[in-house]
Amino acid sequence: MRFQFALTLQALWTAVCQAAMQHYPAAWGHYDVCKSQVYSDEGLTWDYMACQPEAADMTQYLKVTLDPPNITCGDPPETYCALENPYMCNNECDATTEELAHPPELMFDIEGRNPTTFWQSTSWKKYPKALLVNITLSWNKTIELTDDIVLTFESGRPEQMVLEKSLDYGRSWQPYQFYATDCLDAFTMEPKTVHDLTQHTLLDIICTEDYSRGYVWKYDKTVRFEIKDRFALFAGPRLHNMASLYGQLDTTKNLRDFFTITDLRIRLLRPATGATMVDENNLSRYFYAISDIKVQGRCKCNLHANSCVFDKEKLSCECEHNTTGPDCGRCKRNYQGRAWSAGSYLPIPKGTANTCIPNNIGPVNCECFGHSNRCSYIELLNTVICVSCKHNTRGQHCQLCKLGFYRNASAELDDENVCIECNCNPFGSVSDRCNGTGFCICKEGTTGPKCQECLPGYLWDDGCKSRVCDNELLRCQNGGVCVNNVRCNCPSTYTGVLCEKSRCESELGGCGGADSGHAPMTPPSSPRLLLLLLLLGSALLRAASC
Ligand SMILES: *[C@@H]1O[C@H](CO)[C@@H](O)[C@H](O)[C@H]1NC(C)=O
Ligand SMILES: *[C@@H]1O[C@H](CO)[C@@H](O)[C@H](O)[C@H]1NC(C)=O
Ligand SMILES: *[C@@H]1O[C@H](CO)[C@@H](O)[C@H](O)[C@H]1NC(C)=O
Ligand SMILES: *[C@@H]1O[C@H](CO)[C@@H](O)[C@H](O)[C@H]1NC(C)=O
Ligand SMILES: *[C@@H]1O[C@H](CO)[C@@H](O)[C@H](O)[C@H]1NC(C)=O
Ligand SMILES: *[C@@H]1O[C@H](CO)[C@@H](O)[C@H](O)[C@H]1NC(C)=O
Ligand SMILES: CC(=O)N[C@H]1CO[C@H](CO)[C@@H](O)[C@@H]1O
Ligand SMILES: [Ca+2]
Repeated sequence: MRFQFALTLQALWTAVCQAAMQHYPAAWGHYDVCKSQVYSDEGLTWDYMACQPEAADMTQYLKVTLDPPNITCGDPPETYCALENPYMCNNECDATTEELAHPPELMFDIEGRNPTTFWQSTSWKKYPKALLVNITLSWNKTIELTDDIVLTFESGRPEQMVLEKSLDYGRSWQPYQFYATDCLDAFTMEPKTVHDLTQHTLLDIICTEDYSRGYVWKYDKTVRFEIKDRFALFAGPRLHNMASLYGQLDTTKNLRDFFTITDLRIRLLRPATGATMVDENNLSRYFYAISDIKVQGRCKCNLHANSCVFDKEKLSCECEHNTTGPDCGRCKRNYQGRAWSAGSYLPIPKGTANTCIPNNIGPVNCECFGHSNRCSYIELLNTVICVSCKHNTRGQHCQLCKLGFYRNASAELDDENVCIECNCNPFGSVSDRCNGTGFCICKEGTTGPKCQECLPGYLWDDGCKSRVCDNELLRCQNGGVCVNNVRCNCPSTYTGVLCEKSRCESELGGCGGADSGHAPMTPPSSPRLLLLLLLLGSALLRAASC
């Protein structure tokens, strides 16, 4: 399946996207791909535009996961009540019968049939234990939202829910919006609506009561995440000034990232009860049921592709401008004449496609594997070398890793992640350098790839120290205390590895004390002893002179 780009800023004009390549060597960076022929007053002219795939219904390309996995009703079969009529409790959910089953796929089928098709959870049998369900939608591809996310609930909208997003394939999650009948009570957040937001607070995460309140569910079953209202803060109420929005998107990464996702998660926290009191005698009235989820968006291709293909269960950009990667996030091999950058939303003359250019432009061959866009000719050596290699690389062609880094075996030479930090333990290793597979050089007693572990007989104490004391054979003596098995904490009058030595009382004095068996013999030097000797000496002299 392929969707071809057809967006033009002047919607009245007929756009025909030219896939043919044309070269403008003197003006690298024009929208040589994403221009279209348009018929205007002046006849046939070219219209240049940002290179991006057409927005599409993204629910066709996602994978849905439920948590808990067995939360769908019907296994075993159960009966439930219609919420609008609690006296009708003979509705049946049975996973083994097609007409009575409510699998998750029914949230994404084409609606408009009567009756509607919907996914349904088991009912709130374990009340008052919360009925929690996560519905995770994964694309395994970065996509940019272009329209509101709309969920349609068949059972009344949940009283508490959170919409979350991930930008890193589900590794980390951030809230997009909180929904509750009472925001303060549910999330200790002040209730707000999208209309409270301004250009400055656009990225604020709010809690809204707009989609959960009261009994209005009968007439409005939808819960929205308002993308268009947010766009309108820049582009005007009817999105007539898209150039203003595009200008912002070009310059503000946070804003671009806000509308970019790889996954969405709907966290259902409390089903509709339609009343303040939960009817504990009849919990079959409470469950979640969703008939439709709308997610409009386009593949994020960094403005380097005008189409995105779905092949082998996977979306990927058809990169132009000699870029490559699932999001066209890199320059192709041999097209690294300058560093990669995203294209711009604004068409020429203000914007540029930021095409990747061949390595051998100009008089010299400047091959830096994309880690530098500058070369310098060294006359003495008659050679060209890359200047200020980035991404922790070094060398004539930025083909080596800086000291303290090693080569990532699973990355190509032109990958931003080609050099990995050695991360040697500063206490356990001899230096911050490592060998080609990331092994550091360890000090005595230390081991492990990063020298962060101790060999047997050694213990960690800012590096590995050999085992000095314990509570068995290597006891600290004279009241010393063994600290972490690596040293004895001696009382002030003792010293030695095991506090076995008595400390000399003062610098001039001898080491007195009964148990100073090992105290070395020192010449008598205390003043009192000296006096004694002097007296003795003079006495002897006097005796001799007699
Ligand atoms: C789902 O499975 C878990 C663990 O196997 C079990 O504890 C739980 O009762 C099941 N729930 C339902 C609704 O079947
Ligand atoms: C639920 O309530 C309705 C009406 O009060 C009653 O007819 C029905 O039997 C109840 N169902 C259960 C499972 O208690
Ligand atoms: C749902 O996701 C949240 C985080 O996004 C997680 O904390 C929670 O354990 C998940 N499962 C359920 C059943 O809520
Ligand atoms: C996601 O896409 C990558 C290729 O970009 C592939 O290697 C990986 O297996 C995919 N993961 C899933 C869960 O489909
Ligand atoms: C090695 O390179 C691959 C491919 O770019 C990347 O996914 C991975 O994160 C890198 N490994 C490290 C440790 O940086
Ligand atoms: C790095 O050192 C480790 C451990 O001494 C060794 O197994 C590995 O082969 C070395 N790698 C290289 C590329 O020398
Ligand atoms: C714009 C541009 O330079 N396009 C070139 C990209 O690379 C292919 C070969 O892979 C050339 O044919 C294009 O002319
Ligand atoms: Ca449906």
